Amino acid sequence: MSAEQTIEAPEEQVTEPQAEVEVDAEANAEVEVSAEAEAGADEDLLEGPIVLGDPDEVPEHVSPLPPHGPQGRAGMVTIIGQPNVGKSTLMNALLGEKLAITSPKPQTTRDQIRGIYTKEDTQIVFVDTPGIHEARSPLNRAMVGQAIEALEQVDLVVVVIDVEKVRDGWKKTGMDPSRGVPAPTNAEEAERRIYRRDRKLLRRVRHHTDKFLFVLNKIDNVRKTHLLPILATYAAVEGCVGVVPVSAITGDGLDTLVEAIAPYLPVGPRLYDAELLTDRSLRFLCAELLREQVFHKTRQEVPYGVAVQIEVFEEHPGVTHIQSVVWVERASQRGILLGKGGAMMKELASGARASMELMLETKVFLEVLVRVEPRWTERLDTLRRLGYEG
Ligand SMILES: Nc1nc2c(ncn2[C@@H]2O[C@H](COP(=O)(O)OP(=O)(O)OP(=O)(O)O)[C@@H](O)[C@H]2O)c(=O)[nH]1
Ligand SMILES: [Mg+2]
Repeated sequence: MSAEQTIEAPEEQVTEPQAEVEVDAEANAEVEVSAEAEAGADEDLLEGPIVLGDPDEVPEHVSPLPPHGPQGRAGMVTIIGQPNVGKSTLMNALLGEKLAITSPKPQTTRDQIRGIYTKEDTQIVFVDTPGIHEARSPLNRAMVGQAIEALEQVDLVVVVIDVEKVRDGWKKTGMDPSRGVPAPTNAEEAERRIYRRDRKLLRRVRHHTDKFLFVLNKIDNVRKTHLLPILATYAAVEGCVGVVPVSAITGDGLDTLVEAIAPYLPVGPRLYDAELLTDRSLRFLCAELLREQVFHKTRQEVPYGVAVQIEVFEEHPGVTHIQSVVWVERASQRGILLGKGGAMMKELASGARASMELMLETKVFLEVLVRVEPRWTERLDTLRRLGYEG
C-alpha cells in the first residue's frame, strides 16, 4: 500500500481559510522581502568573512588549544535569535547535514535540536532553538520557553541576526548605511541602534551569560558597504565577544565562525561520539520532515495548527515503514491538508517521503492519517502528549 492509497477523501469542499492568522503579527512581519535587497543582490557583495572583536582576547578560564593533544575542546553552543533569521539553516550548514527543518515562514522550529559538529580536536554541540517572539498561545509560550531554557549552562551563546532586516530597519529610521554611518562612540549608542526586539532578546541572554557572539546572517543579500557600519555597531554592544558575518545559504564565513567559537569551549574530552550527529531520534526527525512539507505547502494559519506524530517506525531490509498522524485543530484544516480528491495530501506525503528517503538512505513506505484534536495548541495536556512541553 502506498502513501497515496491511505489518504482519505476530504469530507467537505476545500476552501482557503478566511480565519485570521493565529501566529504573532510581529513574527509574521519578519517575513517581508525587501525588493531593493533582491535588486542589488549581485552587486558589490562581501567577498570574504570578517571577524570583529579581538582574536587574541581568549577568555581567562581557557588555556590555549593544544595543536594535536589527546584532549581537544568540546562544549555546548546555543543558537538563538528572532524567528526566521536562519538559525536552523545555519546549524544545518555548519554540520553539512539537514537536521533541523527550515522554511520561509516564521516559527518553524518548535523544539531544541542538538547538532553535533566534530572535527579533529574540536567538538561543538550546537543547540538550535525556536525563534524568540511575543508568545501568546500556550504552544508559542512553550516554544519560547524551550529557547530560553537552552541558554542555561552553555559555553557560548550565538545570537543570529538577519542583516538584511537590520539594513532595512536602519533605512526606515533615516540611518542609511549606503550614505555612511559613523561607528558608535560607546556601547549605549550601539545598543540603541540595534533592533528593538533584539534588545529585548539580549536582556534575556544577559540574564544567563555576560558574553555572546553575534552572527550576522544572510550577507549574500547585503552589499559590503552596507554591512560594514552594521558590523561596527554590533561589535560595540556590551557583552559581544565577536561578530561573524555569514551566509548560511552560500556557506560564506562558516569556517571563520567555527574558529571564533572554539576558544570559548573548555578543554576536555568529547561530549558525544565523533560519529553522532544529533541527540534526536530518526522517528522525531521524520516527523519534522513531514511538518516541514506542511510549512512549505500550506498557508496562513494551517501550518501553525499542525503537529505530527510517528506511530510506527519499522526498519526492514531495504525499506523503512512509517505510519504517521498529522494532528490539526479544526475539520476545515483537515480538509485543506487533504485537498481536492486528496491532491494536497499526495503532494505532502510524496515530498516528505522523498526527504525521509534522502535522510535514511533507504526506501520509505509512508502512511499518513489526518486527525482533528480541537484546540490542541491551547491545552497543556495535548501539548504534552504531542511532545511540546510547557
Ligand atoms: N538569502 C539567505 N536566506 C537565508 C539564509 N539563511 C537562511 N535563509 C532563509 O531564511 C528563511 C528562514 O530560515 P530558517 O533556518 O528556517 O530560520 P529560523 O531562524 O530557524 O526560523 P524559526 O525556526 O522560525 O525561528 C528560509 O527561507 C531560509 O532559506 C542566508 O544566509 N541567506
Ligand atoms: Mg528554525
